[in-house]
Amino acid sequence: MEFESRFKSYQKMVEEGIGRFLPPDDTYPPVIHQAMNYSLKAGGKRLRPVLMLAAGEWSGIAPEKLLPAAVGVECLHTYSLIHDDLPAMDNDDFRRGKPTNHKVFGEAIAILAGDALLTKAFELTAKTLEQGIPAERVVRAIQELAVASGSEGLIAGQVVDLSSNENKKDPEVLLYIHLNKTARLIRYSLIAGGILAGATEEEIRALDDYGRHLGLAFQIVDDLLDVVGDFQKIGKPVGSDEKNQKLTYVSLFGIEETKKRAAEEVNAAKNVLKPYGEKSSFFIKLAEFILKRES
Ligand code: GRG
Repeated sequence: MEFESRFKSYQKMVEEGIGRFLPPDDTYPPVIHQAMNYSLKAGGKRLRPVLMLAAGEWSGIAPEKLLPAAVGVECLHTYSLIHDDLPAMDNDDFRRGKPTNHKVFGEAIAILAGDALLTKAFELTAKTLEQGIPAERVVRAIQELAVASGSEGLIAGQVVDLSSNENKKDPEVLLYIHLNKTARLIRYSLIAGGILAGATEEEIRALDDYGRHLGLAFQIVDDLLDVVGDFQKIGKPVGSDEKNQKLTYVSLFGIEETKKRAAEEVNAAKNVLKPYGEKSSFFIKLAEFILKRES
């Protein structure tokens, strides 16, 4: 199957899985389920669950078997977006083209919807047991999810991101933020696909390595897209708006150097999985696509 149709078919599975595994809006107490479903169903590329399903297939298992865990990682990602948008953090009004969760449901419910999506992620990862996945693999995936999303993973990235722009002018600090805020969950998605499918340790390491490079490329391109967004919104590049001061790869290194770094990470990602031959073609195309993406 061509790259695009395969990506779309994974996305379709994820949409169907979200409908099947999440409590419907009218489940008591309805407001929390409405808030969870509101953000989950607000769109989004579904990159992380797609990566998990593809890594499972790369490791020899039918994607349907991993669907609960794949929906789980999308739940966890959505929780991080809802909490990141809160007034105490980024204080954003829009996400995925719609008003943010707290704008619609209020802060208390938005916090709780995030909490509920975080815990749902673990429930759904454990649910792969019902698909016949051996318990040792399931427990390992759950542990990886906990570490990736905890105080030495996603949350560490967010905490350091809350520090001053002065601190973030250090390229090592910026790299730490990117590795934890962005690459961590992308890496988790890939290795969990491998772990749950019974991949060898060498294959799991390769998926992890690919994820690290892909995650960095994804974040660098995100910073570039922000510049385009800022040009469209305020007619100036990122960081030049007084109210919207934020330190990114682009403001630190400039557009040309940033583009070069993104291309280097994409090449590095491709080189990790090329030795595995034809079965890696989806991941090679995906890495190339990341460089060209527009949203
Ligand atoms: C634990 C509160 C908390 C935060 C953790 C993940 C995170 C840190 C914050 C979310 C905000 C953010 C900009 C993170 C960087 C990663 C990133 C580029 C997220 C956006 O992911 P996409 O582009 O979004 O895959 P869609 O909407 O397509 O799913």
